[in-house]
Amino acid sequence: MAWIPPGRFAMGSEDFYPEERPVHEVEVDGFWIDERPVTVREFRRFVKDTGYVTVAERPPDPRDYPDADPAMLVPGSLVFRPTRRPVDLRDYRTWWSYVPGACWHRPEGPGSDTYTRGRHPVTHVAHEDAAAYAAWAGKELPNEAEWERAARGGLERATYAWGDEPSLDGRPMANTWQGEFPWQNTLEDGFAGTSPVGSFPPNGFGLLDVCGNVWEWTSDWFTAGHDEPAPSACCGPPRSDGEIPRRVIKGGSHLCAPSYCLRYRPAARQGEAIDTSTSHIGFRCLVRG
Ligand SMILES: [Cu+2]
Repeated sequence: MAWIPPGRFAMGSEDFYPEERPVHEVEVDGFWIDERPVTVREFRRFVKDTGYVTVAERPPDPRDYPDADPAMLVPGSLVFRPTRRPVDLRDYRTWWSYVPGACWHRPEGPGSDTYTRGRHPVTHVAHEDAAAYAAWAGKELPNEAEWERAARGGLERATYAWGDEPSLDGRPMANTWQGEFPWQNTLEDGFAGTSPVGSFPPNGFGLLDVCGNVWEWTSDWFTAGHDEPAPSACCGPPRSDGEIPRRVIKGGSHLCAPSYCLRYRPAARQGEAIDTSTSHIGFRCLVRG
């Protein structure tokens, strides 16, 4: 793990998407954080040790999903599939499929495996799976401010984890999408899907793959902006009108393309439903100092 010293930093960004605003000063205590996202190999050790069954491997309870098509109430997870040609970017269902049987060790569903991907970040983990791993490891999930401070690597107000330019000396600095999403991937960074952790240079705190590769879960509830009050969670998760509550994910993924989603930046954030797992979300853990 890497030690992140206590300090103040400017969290958020005014230059991209509304949910990152406003920029505000945040003070964070020192903490230890994993140098890299949790890998498939590490997750396998956890499962062998505990017999843990991830959310994607359990049959969904129909009471939790009253509007769902019963045929979809089988264990599975969301898998990205490139389209053959340009599509309407407003409809994410054209490139995301709910694949029965997809899970952390079968990332593309039945017939797929992770034999050559032990050093890739684990994917297809819902929020509670990430939290269960962290507890087993004697760690926790970072909150959003901790994650963002760590990802910035000590660079004040920089756009990217490595500075203000999209690349350094023409070198790709993270596993993102080059080409036109979601049909044309020119693979300038060398990878179509996830990549072995550490395939790109570390940031100023020595952290690998903070941006790109996989999104990472945090412990914070999602709000539409930094000045919106977080929903109170003292009586359980904030759940209104049958909606699944969402936590903040950070860092962007191998699917982030500048033309569609420029989110491989420390300030970027999205809300993800806590029961959702996908082929592009993983996590890393933290130990408070
Ligand atoms: Cu993205």
